[in-house]
Amino acid sequence: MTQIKSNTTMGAMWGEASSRGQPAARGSWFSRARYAMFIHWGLYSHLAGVWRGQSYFGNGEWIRRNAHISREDYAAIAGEFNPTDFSARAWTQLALDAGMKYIVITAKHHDGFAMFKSHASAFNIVDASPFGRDICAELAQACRDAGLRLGFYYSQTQDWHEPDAYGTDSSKPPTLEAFQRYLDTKARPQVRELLTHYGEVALIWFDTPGPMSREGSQALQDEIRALQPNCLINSRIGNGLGDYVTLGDQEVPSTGHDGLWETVDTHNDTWGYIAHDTNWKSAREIASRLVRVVARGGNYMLNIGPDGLGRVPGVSSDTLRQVGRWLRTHGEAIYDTQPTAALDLPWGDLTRRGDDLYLHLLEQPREGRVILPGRFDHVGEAHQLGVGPVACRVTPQYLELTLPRTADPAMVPVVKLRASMVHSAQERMALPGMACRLESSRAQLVGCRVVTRHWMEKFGDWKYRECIVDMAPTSSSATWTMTRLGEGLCSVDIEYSAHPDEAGHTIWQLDINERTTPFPLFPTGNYLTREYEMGFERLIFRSYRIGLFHLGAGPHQLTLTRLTGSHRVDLHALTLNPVVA
Ligand code: JFZ
Repeated sequence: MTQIKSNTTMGAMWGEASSRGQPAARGSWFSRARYAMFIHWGLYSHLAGVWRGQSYFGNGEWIRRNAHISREDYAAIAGEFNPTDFSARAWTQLALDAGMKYIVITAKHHDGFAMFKSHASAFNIVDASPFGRDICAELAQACRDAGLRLGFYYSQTQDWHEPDAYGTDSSKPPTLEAFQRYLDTKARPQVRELLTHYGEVALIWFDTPGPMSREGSQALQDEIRALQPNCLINSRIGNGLGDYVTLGDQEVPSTGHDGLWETVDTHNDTWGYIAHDTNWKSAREIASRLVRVVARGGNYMLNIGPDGLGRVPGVSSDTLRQVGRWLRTHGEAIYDTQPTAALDLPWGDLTRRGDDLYLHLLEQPREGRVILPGRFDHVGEAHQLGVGPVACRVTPQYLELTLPRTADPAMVPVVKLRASMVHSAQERMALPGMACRLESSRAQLVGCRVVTRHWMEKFGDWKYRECIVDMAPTSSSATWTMTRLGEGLCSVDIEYSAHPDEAGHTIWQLDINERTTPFPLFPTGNYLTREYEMGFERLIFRSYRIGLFHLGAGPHQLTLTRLTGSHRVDLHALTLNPVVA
């Protein structure tokens, strides 16, 4: 089976999340579901991103590590944790209202605190908190009543409460014998408890597999298969096992992956509740990220971070419900759909079910014109979901759709079109008046390659850029082809990140058809940091305007070459932006 490799390896702890799983029947519900709720809830929610008067930023569920809270002080928080506003039914109702089809909750995160009754460790919500209720049991019952599937997140290598586990002090990892003792006395017994006390479990969501041995991952997987053969396992079990790939956090890929895979995403910039993190994604941003993931064949699992009393922040629940209202009229374009080969469209993305194509308009088309490159047979009626009929003109190279003017377009307008795609054009088609983005992953490369650069802004707030790297002077090139459906003036802007260099800048060359334009690229200010006890590089990307170009209708070829310098420059994308004279 094709080994699916995620784009990101994050050093020792995060591990290479890949999976050769072949879930077959066990995973059919997963690919139909497409959209899920992730819930990060634990003792960290009670701290809300603040410790002893100081605010912390990034992943709230890491506050024990980032605020250097002692084991004793953190364990004492359990004695204050009393989420009297918790209601499992309120959460399942929110998931239903949001249009989400399954829920995954943190049963035990890296802090070691179990949100369920456990005989393997008294450090759990029933035995160690005044709340004394098994919220996983209540949520399991509420999910059964609501017709939702339930999965459990379990951190199988990091456990900051247990000296025999990883993560407490990265400078002093446990011995192999100690870690095996942790697996044998806590991790595996707790996974067994989750798979025997809470009814049918849809999936176990492991995390940070880094130090797991192949035998360790295999033993966990064998145990799960023996207890609940239909339970899916994500790739963060480690060592290429599992049934589906979990990409890097918050990673929305430009291309799809084979087999089952998911993107997991925060709603603001943290998984666990932080009172001062108000950087919420809007409903349209969430719908757009959902579309982009589903159009590439993945599932999108969006997180909520309830507070220490069990309340879901109002902005979070309101936004999820707004997306849910959109899904009530547009869900047929998301659930149980398949990806198509037509990617990288200037106006948005395409999903398919049989001969029904769904055009998701992430960019508002000028004059309502939408071009779908490719050759199509049996073109039938077209209509905008929730609005009405759409005019459709067929040419041998593309379909042209003209949308009715609507005062208030849906969050993401979707056109449903019955047609069988005979051939999907790979080159980009640029419409006058619309930006045309040439991603690094779509270039023909000579003497260079594409990698995913990733870094953290705030802790755990991961950023990703697919970039062309290793371009050498004169011997490397990156070429894009695109077709303009009308002449026009446009700027060509390059988005890149560059390390400092002694010359102050490097010189590059852009060839558009026969026209050659040299241009400089300056350092963008990347820097190495040792924040969060992790050495990593913080990348800074900027956009640089190479120049203005008048392009006629028809095909064009754009080629980038490097003329000077050898230090690292990461090229993310070229964008042709229309310029209204
Ligand atoms: C992990 C956790 O550390 C975090 O607290 C949260 O639960 C998240 C969903 O999962 O964070 C990761 C794990 C893997 C990657 C990035 C963040 N990765 O491989 O890019």
